[in-house]
Amino acid sequence: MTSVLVSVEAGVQTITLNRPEKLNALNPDMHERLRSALEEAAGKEQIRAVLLTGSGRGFCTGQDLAERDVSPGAPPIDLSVSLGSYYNPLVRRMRALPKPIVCAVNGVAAGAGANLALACDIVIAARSASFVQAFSRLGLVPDAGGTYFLPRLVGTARAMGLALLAEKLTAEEAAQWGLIWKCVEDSELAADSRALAGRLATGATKGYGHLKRALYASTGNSLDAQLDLERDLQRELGLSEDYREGVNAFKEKRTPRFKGR
Ligand code: LHQ
Repeated sequence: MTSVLVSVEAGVQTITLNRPEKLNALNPDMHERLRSALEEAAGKEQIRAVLLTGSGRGFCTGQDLAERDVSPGAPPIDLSVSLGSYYNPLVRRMRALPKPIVCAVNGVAAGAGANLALACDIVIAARSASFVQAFSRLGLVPDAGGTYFLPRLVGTARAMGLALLAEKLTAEEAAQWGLIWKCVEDSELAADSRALAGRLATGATKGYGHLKRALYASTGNSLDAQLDLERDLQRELGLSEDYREGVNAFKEKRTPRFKGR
């Protein structure tokens, strides 16, 4: 069974984590497949949005703990190796991808699996899904971007509670807290997330890519730097085919037909 399923339809690349019996815990094979799927998404013009989800009752429970030998006498494990080789490049690739990534959280998202969801650009979760910053139970700090995403999304007080207590946060609470975009009924997750990704895949892709850059840069920038960045990005977008199409469609009172460039 392939550990990550990848398909492309109508401009949307769907990536499905597929080790349901392990709640889609991540191993090196899955990381390699995820990496190559995202490279494909970056390189192919016809892919204009990505949809990331999981198969079975879990979304992703982070690192596969069964692969860690911590028995007495086993050699020490240098966790920085897997972060440096897999998790950090993955989060960087996702954030830098100049196309929107929708995450459909179909079940529990734990540890690095929760933060993989938060690295996506727009997160929808099924009502039965949950988010667990499980790291402190293992004596670890939130990784895969967790210490960066959490305080920015929900503030330090809630980030600290989530990280210290490692309790499950329901999808509904996650939406109320602003950790994710929204929570939908379980029966609606697949259709709603596909529709959202499909809608983004017909949008002004270049504009979305620049929009990601601007919003993600803003937390580290001064207002002055951000105004300069907006000016520079807008200069490029003003020269795009999609800008012309958008303005023409507005004047002609019709739906724009964006080409993504
Ligand atoms: C699993 C896992 C799992 C293996 C469920 N591994 N088998 C990254 C890289 C570098 C440095 C270190 O850190 C990291 C960050 C990390 O991600 S560390 C890992 C953080 N993740 C966790 O600690 C989550 C561990 N899982 C759980 O706490 C539970 O499974 C949750 C609360 C997510 C779900 O509980 P249940 O719904 O009761 O399901 P379950 O525990 O029965 O799991 C079902 C199966 O999946 C079970 O296998 P089995 O053979 O007994 O049926 C679990 O062992 C397996 N599984 N997560 N991460």
